[in-house]
Amino acid sequence: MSEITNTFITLEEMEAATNRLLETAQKVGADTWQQRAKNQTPHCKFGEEGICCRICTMGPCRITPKAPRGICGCDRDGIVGRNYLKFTAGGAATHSDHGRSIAHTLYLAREDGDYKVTDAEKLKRIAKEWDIETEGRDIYDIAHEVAEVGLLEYGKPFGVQRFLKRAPEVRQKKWHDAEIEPRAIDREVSQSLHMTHMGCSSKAEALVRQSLRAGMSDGWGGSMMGTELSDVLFGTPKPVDTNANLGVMEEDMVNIVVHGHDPSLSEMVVFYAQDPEMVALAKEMGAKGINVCGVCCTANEVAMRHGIPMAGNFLSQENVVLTGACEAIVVDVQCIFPALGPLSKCFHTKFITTSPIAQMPDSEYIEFHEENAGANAKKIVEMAVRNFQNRNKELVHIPQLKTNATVGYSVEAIKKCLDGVTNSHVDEIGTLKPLVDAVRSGVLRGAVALVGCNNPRVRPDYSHIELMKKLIANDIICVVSGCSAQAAAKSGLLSKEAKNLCGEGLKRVCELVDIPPVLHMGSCVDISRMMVLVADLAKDWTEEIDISDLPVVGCAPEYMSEKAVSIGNYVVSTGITTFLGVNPYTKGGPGVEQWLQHDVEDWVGAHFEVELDMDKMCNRMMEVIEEKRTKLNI
Ligand code: XCC
Ligand code: SF4
Repeated sequence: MSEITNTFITLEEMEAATNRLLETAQKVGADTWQQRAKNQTPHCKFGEEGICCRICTMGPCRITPKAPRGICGCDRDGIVGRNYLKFTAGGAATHSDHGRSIAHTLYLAREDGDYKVTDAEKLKRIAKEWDIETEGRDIYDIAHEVAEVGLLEYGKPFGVQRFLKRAPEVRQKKWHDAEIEPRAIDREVSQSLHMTHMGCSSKAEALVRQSLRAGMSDGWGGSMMGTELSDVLFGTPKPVDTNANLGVMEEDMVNIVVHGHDPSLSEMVVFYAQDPEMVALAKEMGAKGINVCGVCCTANEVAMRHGIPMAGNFLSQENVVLTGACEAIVVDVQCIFPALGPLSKCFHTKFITTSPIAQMPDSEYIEFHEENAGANAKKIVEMAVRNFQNRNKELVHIPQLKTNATVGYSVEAIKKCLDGVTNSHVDEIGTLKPLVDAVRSGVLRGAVALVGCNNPRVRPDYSHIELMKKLIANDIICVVSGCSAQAAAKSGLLSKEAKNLCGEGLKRVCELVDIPPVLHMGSCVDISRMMVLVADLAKDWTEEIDISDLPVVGCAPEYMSEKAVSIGNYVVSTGITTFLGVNPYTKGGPGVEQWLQHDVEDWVGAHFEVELDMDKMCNRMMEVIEEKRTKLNI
């Protein structure tokens, strides 16, 4: 690892490093996303505007001035709305299935097993919330019942999601009145696919409403399940120091990169990378030891629980292989480029897929099961270690870029930090009152939740980093997750030194509370943490207010995935106006856009704004925050 850490790294420095790696790519004849993005441009206009329909074989139908309706008579808003709902359902299914797999892991947790209960207190809190008996019971009995009740949330025939009760009552009522309370998680996904079948819904209003509800089944259902039960299993994150950017890869060590989303596998890989037997084997192979680092949300998961360094985010995934120093890139599910298969073949790198859900050509498939997790993980680690001797030293180049980052601000951790300052310690769970005071007094103007991916349509990381810098300079605290969090980390914005980039108010808060101005709240399923945070903030206000009253906005400036759109739907439904820096394939449906960008305001007190110009977006976000402040008379 580079001995030096940089306080801040500019985008230009990162881009220079990438260019240097692209030279290696050229040398070995590897294909890269930069080239493939060029090959794909210009994109199909019909696809971009969302006005291509191929849900039945009478089509595909495309809307043009000459053909304003599909063969069945569906108009542009029907087609755009259905596509949007399908997109959302894809994201909700993905996050929620992740949550389900964590619930299964919890169900298999045993005192002497590979998976144990780490945060028993949190488990009991959830059990109480769900009316599950905790008194005098074995912790694993409670865990299994919580897991089972959690799993039933996916398919229960009656009722709505249990976690909705966490929101202020006014918000719950709005959800009820708008008919967007999610019922069983799987039901919302299924119903979305039913509604988008040929000859079902083509009315913009109905399709948008179900998009919000499907999103809600993710944020207040499946994702929240994933987050909460991961905390029970692997520990609730607390602030921990780590490093970020490509310089976290070590030239003289075995580098294992974990990539994907589900922490069940990566937790085990991290564990076995410390196994004395494996470390000894690494030395036998001529390495100094084993270095695990991460990409995408798996990186967030292990960074905030173990301080595992973060090599990069979504569009850096090829870079880690291009360093020539990656012995294995081990993936679970989601956001994995199929390109890693052929790319790894240009190097000694082993591309190891592990999930039946994400199988790819040109990979070594080691199917991972919770039941034999330890043995599987050990096998993977051993494979990587033995691969060290196959490294081609001539191809090795690790950019010397490395920052410090403090990560792991779960809601519990934020409350604890605040308690430390004010001694306002109320109960074991703590309060957000000091934060409320800071916002009310104007020391902090408000907060922005920055989330989501990278996208070649936008200069990678530029929007994330520039927006954060401007916001903190204006005394707006940022909470971040997913690849946005890693963009922050790579540039140094998650370090405590970043307080020097803040306005006076935020700087004072950072010093007092000893936090960075950009708070890492975890992976993308952890945007559910942000929902709990705003819910608690509204409840801890001088008198309970609605979430939509808070001077808070959401922002996904570089998103690309279906999951991100699902997230957008639940963030807006929760009452937080959300800014998108990439169009969600809705431009061709003015009626759908009218609903998403204006009329949903009547249902949930928030809406979407799409703005491709980052300066304008930043100003608009600050404007919305100030409008909310004025309405609150603060
Ligand atoms: Fe994937 Fe979660 Fe997007 Fe990053 S931010 S590219 S979804 S890893 Ni979620
Ligand atoms: Fe065309 Fe209608 Fe079939 Fe879509 S559902 S492909 S618009 S005929």
